[in-house]
Amino acid sequence: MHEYFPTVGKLKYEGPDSRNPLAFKHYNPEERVLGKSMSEHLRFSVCYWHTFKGLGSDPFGGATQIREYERASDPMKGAENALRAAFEFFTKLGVDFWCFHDRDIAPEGDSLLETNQRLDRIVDLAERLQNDTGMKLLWGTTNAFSHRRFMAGAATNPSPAVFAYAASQVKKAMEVTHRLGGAGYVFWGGREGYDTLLNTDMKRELEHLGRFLHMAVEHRRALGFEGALYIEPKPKEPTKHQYDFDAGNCYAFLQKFGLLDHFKLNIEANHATLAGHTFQHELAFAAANGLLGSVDANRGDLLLGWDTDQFPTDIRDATLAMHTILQVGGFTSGGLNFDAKLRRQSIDPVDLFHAHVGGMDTFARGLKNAAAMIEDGEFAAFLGERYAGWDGELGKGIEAGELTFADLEAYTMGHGEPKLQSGRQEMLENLLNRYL
Ligand code: XUL
Ligand code: CO
Repeated sequence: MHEYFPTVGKLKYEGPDSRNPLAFKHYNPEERVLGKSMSEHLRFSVCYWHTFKGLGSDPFGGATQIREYERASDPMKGAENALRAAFEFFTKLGVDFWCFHDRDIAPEGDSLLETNQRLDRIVDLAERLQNDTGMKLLWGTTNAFSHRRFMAGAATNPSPAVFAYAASQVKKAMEVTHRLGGAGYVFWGGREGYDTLLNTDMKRELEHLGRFLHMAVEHRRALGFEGALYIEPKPKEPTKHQYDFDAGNCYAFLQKFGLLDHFKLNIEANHATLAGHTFQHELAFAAANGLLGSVDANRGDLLLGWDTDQFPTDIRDATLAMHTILQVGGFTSGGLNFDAKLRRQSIDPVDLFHAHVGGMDTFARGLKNAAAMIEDGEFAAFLGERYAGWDGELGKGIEAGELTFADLEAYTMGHGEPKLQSGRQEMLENLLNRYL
């Protein structure tokens, strides 16, 4: 069979002392951490769009990364070749999952019917390749933002005909996700937002988005699709203001439209920082509200104000993220999807391997560090002490809703000035460094 990455064989774990750049130093899929294997904890996924379709272009110039599978003269042949190259890559890298948008894997035709037929043809091949390799689909999604028809949004478009087009597309994408056994389905609001309020009826657009997602929930039920539905928050880009701004904003939206039981969140690191939060903040907010579903693992550049989608390399960030994820019991349907792309100058196919090896080793270290933090129990003990008052008579009474303002006034009159304790931030930061 033709090889698209002939210079790379199946990557192996060689341990922390290895100097081989194409070996894992920390990700050892079978190694047990807190009662589960590393691969079960981390559920790594490769994204199709950046890895196989993003070719290094930016707003100032076209592709720099020349890929053999892109050279086919017929677009459907090119799509098949790309899919074969992708499965070779997944297998050599040793991930268990992949993710795609409908339009990443099959090009649009001249009509929706032809587009759907093309998608079915590629999904036939994807199904065969999944069966041959044991690869699984973490989630599928719809690209309802690249085509010019979606320039003013999909579900929040001023035209109901565009809303209907987007609905038809999500219907089909959910069906193929179901067919491929997807563990989830993502809604990222590509152009669901606005560039100026001068031409936007925000109230109406938000109501349309709520309606759209209810229709998606209904279609999931009709299909018998048991995968999770996720919303992926992002504050800006491509629109100036995206409606799914951050986890807090999505929580309020889901609550208002009665959708909380049906959706979880797919938290992306670079989207968190664009919203002015840390990655861990978004994970912690989602976790605190029962919404932590899946993760798009990447990073931004703090000096650049856009979504640079770089591969994650920061061990401190990965440790804090894994600490938050482990504390709510780890992933169920979700996983760590590398929604990340090579830099424009990383032009060789082997750079794709270097990028993913780095990301996987970073999160493997994050997992091991976080597990050690949990096993040692020092952070938990500190929190326990800091909030100990809430386990006493006064705290319990407040939490149980048994006390009034008048009771609390009487307590304060009787006890005087509260005793204060240090937050010990510096000590805790030093303690964290011990694990990195
Ligand atoms: C865009 C982004 C998307 C979603 C899927 O910023 O993150 O690729 O993850 O549509
Ligand atoms: Co993403």
